[in-house]
Amino acid sequence: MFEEIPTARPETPLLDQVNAPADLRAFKKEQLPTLVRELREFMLYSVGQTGGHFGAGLGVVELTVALHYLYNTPEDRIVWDVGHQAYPHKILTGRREALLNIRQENGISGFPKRDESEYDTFGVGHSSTSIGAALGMSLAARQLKTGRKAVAIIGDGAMSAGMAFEALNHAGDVKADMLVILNDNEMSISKPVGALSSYFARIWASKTYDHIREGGRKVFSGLPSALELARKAEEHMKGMVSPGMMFEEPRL
Ligand SMILES: Cc1ncc(C[n+]2csc(CCOP(=O)(O)OP(=O)(O)O)c2C)c(N)n1
Repeated sequence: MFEEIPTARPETPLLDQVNAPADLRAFKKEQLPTLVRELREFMLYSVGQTGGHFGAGLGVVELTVALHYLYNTPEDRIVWDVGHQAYPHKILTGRREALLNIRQENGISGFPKRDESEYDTFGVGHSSTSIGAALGMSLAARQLKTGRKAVAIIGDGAMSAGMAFEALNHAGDVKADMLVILNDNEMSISKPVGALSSYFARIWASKTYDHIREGGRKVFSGLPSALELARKAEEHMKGMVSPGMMFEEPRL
């Protein structure tokens, strides 16, 4: 969907109240769709003024709101891979007005930067480092018993690098308590190519898997314990009927 770029600053009454994610967490869940809309409009307006990365950030507006709503940031750690999609994150973490100077002289950086904000957990620019970084944070939290959580968000393009797989391999081995979100939007700097990208397409296109899943959901709805059992069975079945094994099985 093509979104129009507003030339005048849009009214964003809800977003204007968010100077830190704690303000966002005080909202009711029902308010979040409005906030998402305002955030998207403000970002479009702002990037329209300054130029900068656009599409990747627009694709994670909902995700960014959800992560800051559910996790206790900055105590919990969010690690954006590459970091070009972190504009919504910057807006929600005290840099709404500063976004109007992004990538300008004396303005804020176009990427997460640790000395710019305590919410920027890892200085990025290069791709495929997020899983390793979040893994380090998760292991440090385990060692120090802080209970701090770590989340890595990585795109399908960045996921094709060896460094990302090394980190997954390591995380599975040490049974790290961390979340890795694969943001498969079928777009890298241009259309992704390669075996991994067609593998992702096959995972999502598995009709057999979707069919079984929907059928099971209908049968078991209303029976919470049966639903839980079905969920576990589903995970195993998914591995058998769809090519998702590579990411499901190294799990803890
Ligand atoms: C090591 C490295 N190689 C190349 C780039 C250039 N680069 C910037 S963004 C990007 C594509 C990222 O695509 P994807 O991971 O799918 O994330 P999305 O843009 O879809 O969020 C690339 C290759 C980079 N930042 N780092």
